Amino acid sequence: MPEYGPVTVERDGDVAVVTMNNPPVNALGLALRQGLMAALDSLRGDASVKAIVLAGTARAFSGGADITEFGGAMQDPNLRQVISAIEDMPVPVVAAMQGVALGGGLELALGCHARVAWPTAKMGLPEVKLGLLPGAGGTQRLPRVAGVEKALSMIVTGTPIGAADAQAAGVVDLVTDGPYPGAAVAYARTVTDRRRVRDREDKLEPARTDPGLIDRIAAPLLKASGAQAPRACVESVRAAVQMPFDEGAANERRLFEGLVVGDESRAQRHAFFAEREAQKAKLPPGTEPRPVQRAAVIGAGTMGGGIAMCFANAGIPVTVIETEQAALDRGMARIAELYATSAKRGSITQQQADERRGRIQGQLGLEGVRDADIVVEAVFEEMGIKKQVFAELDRLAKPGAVLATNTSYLDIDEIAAATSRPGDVLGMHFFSPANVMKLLEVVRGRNTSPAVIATAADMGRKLSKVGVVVGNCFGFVGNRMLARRTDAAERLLLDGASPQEVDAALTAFGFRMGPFAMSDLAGLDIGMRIRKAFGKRAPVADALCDAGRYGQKTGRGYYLYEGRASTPDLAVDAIIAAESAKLGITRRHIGAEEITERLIYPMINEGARILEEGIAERPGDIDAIWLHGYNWPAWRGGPMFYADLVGLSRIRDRLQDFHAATGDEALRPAPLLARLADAGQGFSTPTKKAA
Ligand code: 3H9
Repeated sequence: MPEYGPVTVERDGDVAVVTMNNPPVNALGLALRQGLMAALDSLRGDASVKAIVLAGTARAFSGGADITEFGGAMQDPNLRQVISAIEDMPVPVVAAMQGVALGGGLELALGCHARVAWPTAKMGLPEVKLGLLPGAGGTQRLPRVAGVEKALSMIVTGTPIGAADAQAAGVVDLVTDGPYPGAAVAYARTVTDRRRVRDREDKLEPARTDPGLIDRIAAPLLKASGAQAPRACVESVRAAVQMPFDEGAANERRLFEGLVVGDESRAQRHAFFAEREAQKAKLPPGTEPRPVQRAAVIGAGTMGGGIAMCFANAGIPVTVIETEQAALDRGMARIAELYATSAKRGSITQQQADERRGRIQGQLGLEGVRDADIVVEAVFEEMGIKKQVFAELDRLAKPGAVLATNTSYLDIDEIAAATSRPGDVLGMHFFSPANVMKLLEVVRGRNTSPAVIATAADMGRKLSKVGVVVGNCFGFVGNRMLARRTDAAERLLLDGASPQEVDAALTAFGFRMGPFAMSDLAGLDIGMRIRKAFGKRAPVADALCDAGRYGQKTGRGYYLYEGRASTPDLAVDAIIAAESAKLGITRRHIGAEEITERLIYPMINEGARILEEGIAERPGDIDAIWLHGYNWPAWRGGPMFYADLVGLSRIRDRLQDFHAATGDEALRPAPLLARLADAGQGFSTPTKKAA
């Protein structure tokens, strides 16, 4: 069997099967591109070959271009040349897609003369999530097979589609669950049409005759993001409609080459690798997770219910435990309602909804933990209550069970000390809504055993979370940094900014919501309770609470609400002005740039302390936490990546200004930040792979 690096060529009668085998995901790096070219060359003059099947592995037809190559000069043959070579083969080439066909992988398939997919296949052009657009003809060929509307939605959102959807859209010609790749070989024998996708024009017609169509389709897709890449995607699809193929393709290449060297794409490539790196906990070699067959969640509130759903969704039976029947009934009813809504919306089938709901069982009393291999406590955030619960768990849970608390800021070691088995105790900090948000902070206590950390991290993967191991301190990584932003936001109000100016600065930065809109959504009473517990004050927030303004739930907070729609409120301006006056502050206008710096730089400073203390292992871990738990805009790469882009000396200087103006020690540049700034360095040259 001829081999060309990671590519093999086998014969099945008059059909040649070219198989890509470049684990783990058949990324189209140089060796694979060279292998494909060599395989095609070997077949071009062979008159006994009547058709070619291009195949991958069960996991991946191909996960696309090798992202690690993007930093440097791309060597020939490039992917466009490989695709052209396929298009110009003298016999039909059929793509056989199992697993993923993403980005350059799907572009490769679109260079083939026909496409066969297996039911598990996932196809998409996710380049936009890397701050790019498809650069090997995807924006030109996909609209030619799927039409402009479907192509725009796939390219601008980057969301992959399944095999059935792809067939309905015209992306694949056949879906089969026959033998792989035999069913594609049989199909290849029937293909007589060698027409290239690039020569098809009929599906472009609707957009050609209706010049407003593209903008109408694109407008809702672009609404959510301030990033450049989605806009470039739209422009490139527009070019597919308006220009001949070669010009459209050249335009696509120009746009791609502009984006790939820009900060946004660097940020998103960093985010891609940081997310994966962050999930590799540093544990002693040979540490194995403990087996988990059954889970228990204590507390049927919003958090507990959401966590239980995570287990159920991953196929793990779970008992939800409450102390009172009414609370249990309410919690179970909310879970049932959430599943019913998902089924109604079509995000899962009714059968899936029933199966998932069926894995959750409610029970009164902590005896319900006896069978569980992992217990997650999600009761009220009060140390006394947590300790009582853990003392009981110690008595009731089976030996070896992992005992996790979902606390968002309390001391894990103090909680663990309520048990006789602190090695089994750790934090599993989910984010609200737990069944939606991807972040899981896995908080190791002083005595937590490596196997227990490994079990929680492994559980994170099984629950489809981004599980990041962090150390134990007040607020861990995410909330500890968030506290700095909350303090800064309050101070901005006192100094002269309005809530809407502060929120607008952060949404312009790329967050979906500003701190005050967020606070109104979550409820101002939450922050108030924490401040009370720790003897802290926040003059404006406290005054709003005193006036009964708890946010959306009371119809008034930092804003006035009519349903979910908010308007600024003069009464709030008056409260703020009064609090400023009490403190003798002369209010002034504060511009958007200063607002952004005052909100973000103190967080970065706290991130530096967190790194120095070893609470987070890598700057990328902090980035992954902010990207997946706090909606940090992906195209800004995370706070520590952003800091490196801004330059640490700028951040140090501004922090010095803030410290001098307020005397707040938290704003004094952290030693690590100051040291790196002095040395002209950043926290990290972004993950080596993404550089
Ligand atoms: C593109 O195609 C541009 C073209 O339009 C134009 C070119 C001119 N490259 O995620 P996993 C690694 S842009 C390099 O844990 P899963 C990944 O880092 C590309 N490496 O597995 C990890 O390494 P490690 C468009 C890649 O099963 C390992 O593979 N394509 C690539 O959960 C396993 O990955 C995309 O954006 C790559 N393309 O998910 C797809 N892909 O073990 C990006 C993966 O050292 N990839 N790796 O940590 C994905 O979305 C997921 O990885 C995938 C598998 C769904 C494929």
